[in-house]
Amino acid sequence: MEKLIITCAITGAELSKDETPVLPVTPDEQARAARECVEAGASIIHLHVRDDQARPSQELAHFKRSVEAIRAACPDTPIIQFSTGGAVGEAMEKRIEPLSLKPEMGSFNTGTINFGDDIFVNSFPDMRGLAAGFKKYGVVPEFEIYDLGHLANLEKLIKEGLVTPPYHIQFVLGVPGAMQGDCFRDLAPLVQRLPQPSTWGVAGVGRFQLPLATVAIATGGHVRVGLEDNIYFSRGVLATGNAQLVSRVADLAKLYGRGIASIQEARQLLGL
Ligand code: KMH
Ligand code: ZN
Repeated sequence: MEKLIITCAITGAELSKDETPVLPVTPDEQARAARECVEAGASIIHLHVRDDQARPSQELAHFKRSVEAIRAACPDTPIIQFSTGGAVGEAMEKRIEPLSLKPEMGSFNTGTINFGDDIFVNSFPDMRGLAAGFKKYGVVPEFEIYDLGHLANLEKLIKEGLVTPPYHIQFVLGVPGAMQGDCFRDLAPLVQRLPQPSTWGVAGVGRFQLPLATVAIATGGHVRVGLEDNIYFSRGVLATGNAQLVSRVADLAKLYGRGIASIQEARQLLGL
């Protein structure tokens, strides 16, 4: 089995310190969180940024200052994956803009879903525009798949020649309004339908994070954890921070005998 790539989604766009006081929202907090996550075994940081009032932002200046802080804090800079999902309701032009800063990776959401009480819109015209942005700036996409139909959407983009292999897929399971996170019922059919050649990982939301991570470790997938997806360490007990969630995955991988990819090894595995 190839080594395990651990991604940490440290901040997200939908949470605030009201839900968990350890959510990193300033560049300094994000830099500290990124360093701790890298020390714990993460090689990719999935990055959302905030403005001075800690509101979700897609402004270039806010991405720049967080990236600079993370670079300064980490002796070995992790792969920084910008979110092009942003916060629910963000305009697609604003979501695409940060790609102009040419991060190593960016997230690419492959379909529309209910997102709690909201709707997270990713129409085909949106996705075509996004694909053009990735191509223009030479950014490697990670396809965020929330539902089985999103794999069909990705296949359509592949057929249209808008995205090229290898495909890096992140199954994001357990969002209220999309596919849930049962390992057999939900994850298995997704893995069976992967486009090739591809790598895959799984991000379980809330209580799904731990079982899905465990299954991915055992079956050759990669893992995303982090406060964006899950603020709890166990039932009713808040995580002390992102690094605690990363450490648990690293511990599980060690127990299982699966090596953990260094940042450089992750770059090689993903062809960055
Ligand atoms: N904030 C969610 C609605 C991504 O980063 O690409 C979307 C999201 C996905 O977080
Ligand atoms: Zn995100």
